[in-house]
Amino acid sequence: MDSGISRRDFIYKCSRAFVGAMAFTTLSPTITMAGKAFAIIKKTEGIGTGGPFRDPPEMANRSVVDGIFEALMDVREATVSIGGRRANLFTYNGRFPSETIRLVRGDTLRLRLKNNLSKTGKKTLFGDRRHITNLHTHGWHVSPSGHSDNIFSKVLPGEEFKHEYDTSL
Ligand SMILES: [Cu+2]
Repeated sequence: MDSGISRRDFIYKCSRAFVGAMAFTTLSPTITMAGKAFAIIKKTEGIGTGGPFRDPPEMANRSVVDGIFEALMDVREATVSIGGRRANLFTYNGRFPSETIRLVRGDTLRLRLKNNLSKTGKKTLFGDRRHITNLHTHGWHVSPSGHSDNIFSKVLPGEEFKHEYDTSL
């Protein structure tokens, strides 16, 4: 496997990803979808103590119709501050962790996932091109196919995927 990453880097990044996942899932009891951003830390210079845990801000609903939540998730690389350190990450809307999407059971969530990553020949640890993305959720009773929680969707740079989740299932 030509992943362009040493075993030591892999273990280091996985441990950082795990710590990040634990910290940020604890942060928000509602939906956060910052998933793949954890594994893409390019440059850090140590771990700061950071400030107190805070809930991420809530994402604005662009819909004016009751029961429908509409939003754009712009996938792009951004420099963010984590514990007082700067890191280049793949983010949603330039934020890490992503904003919280607050729904009521039965709502329809319409999410436009826009891929604004730069094309690259680099591959992920699993052999996929780094610039291909998708969106996947856990803990929901939603359809796993079509434009809902379809793990097989692949969104190329410059493209978008219009998700629609029926949360009444
Ligand atoms: Cu999963």
